[in-house]
Amino acid sequence: MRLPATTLLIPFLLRTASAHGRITNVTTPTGTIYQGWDPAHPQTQPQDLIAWRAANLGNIFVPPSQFNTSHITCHFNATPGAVYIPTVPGDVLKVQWNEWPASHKGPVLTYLAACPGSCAKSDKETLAWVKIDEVGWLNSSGADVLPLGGTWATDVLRANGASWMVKVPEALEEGSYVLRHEIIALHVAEEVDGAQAYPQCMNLKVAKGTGGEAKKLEGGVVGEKLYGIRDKGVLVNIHGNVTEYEIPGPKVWEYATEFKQPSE
Ligand SMILES: *[C@@H]1O[C@H](CO)[C@@H](O)[C@H](O)[C@H]1NC(C)=O
Ligand SMILES: *[C@@H]1O[C@H](CO)[C@@H](O)[C@H](O)[C@H]1NC(C)=O
Ligand SMILES: *[C@@H]1O[C@H](CO)[C@@H](O)[C@H](O)[C@H]1NC(C)=O
Ligand SMILES: *[C@@H]1O[C@H](CO)[C@@H](O)[C@H](O)[C@H]1NC(C)=O
Ligand SMILES: [Cu+2]
Repeated sequence: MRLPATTLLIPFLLRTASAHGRITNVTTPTGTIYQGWDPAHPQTQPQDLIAWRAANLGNIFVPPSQFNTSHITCHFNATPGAVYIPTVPGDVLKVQWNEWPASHKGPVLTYLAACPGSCAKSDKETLAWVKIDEVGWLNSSGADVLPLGGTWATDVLRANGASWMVKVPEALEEGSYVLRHEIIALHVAEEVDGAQAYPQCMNLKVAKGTGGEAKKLEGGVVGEKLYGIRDKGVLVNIHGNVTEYEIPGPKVWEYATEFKQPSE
């Protein structure tokens, strides 16, 4: 199908879209709800958040020109959450975003990093991230609907009320971990430094599992080594007939548990 000439204007128009995102809360399988970090109300938030604090007022993004800094780890000037979500391997957490605009198509990624001691005292410069889940481009459904590009992980997230289910790997060794959940919006990613990363971090304590042999989380990379400004999945044009997409970052952990989102 031929694209209308006005397609050329779309990236420009989308750039002005100002809706952005953050995680507002996380629900455990037993229904306990933990609040996320709200950058708009730093004074009135409880001290004992599971979420990492950051300088992300306006629910802004981290641009690719910052991918080589620790700002990409858990957002700008992040500091650790004071408490954690108690979990067991196999738990599925519902991670709720405040909203997600349709135009902001792109992958949804989740990582874990093991804390040497308490995650509340962890150092974002040395946390080694292991990817446990990734969904990128899915298919061409809706490729003729603005902003084109077909169906992405973010469309699944939107279909689920701006939420994503995150499964704690069944094989994960007990311990303290930082969970890093992220959306990368690609609506202006055809320009160098145009992609938008929205990383959000929270602390977990994973109890001993009841299944088979527990695996140590190994082979992680520090935040500033996750992505490059010119990675195939970062500097990419998604306005048109997308037929494939290479999700940026390291390979998914070999012991991660496959998990499909509702309606994926
Ligand atoms: C998109 O590209 C594929 C593979 O090249 C082709 O089969 C399909 O017809 C194209 N669709 C549109 C809408 O251009
Ligand atoms: C990070 O990347 C940006 C843009 O590519 C570059 O200007 C900057 O010098 C880099 N910073 C470091 C610390 O390498
Ligand atoms: C969780 O976040 C959603 C989306 O922002 C909000 O609608 C809901 O009220 C929140 N729930 C709690 C218990 O904070
Ligand atoms: C495209 O992916 C979405 C989300 O997974 C799914 O609901 C839809 O049925 C898929 N369309 C096709 C043609 O496979
Ligand atoms: Cu935005």
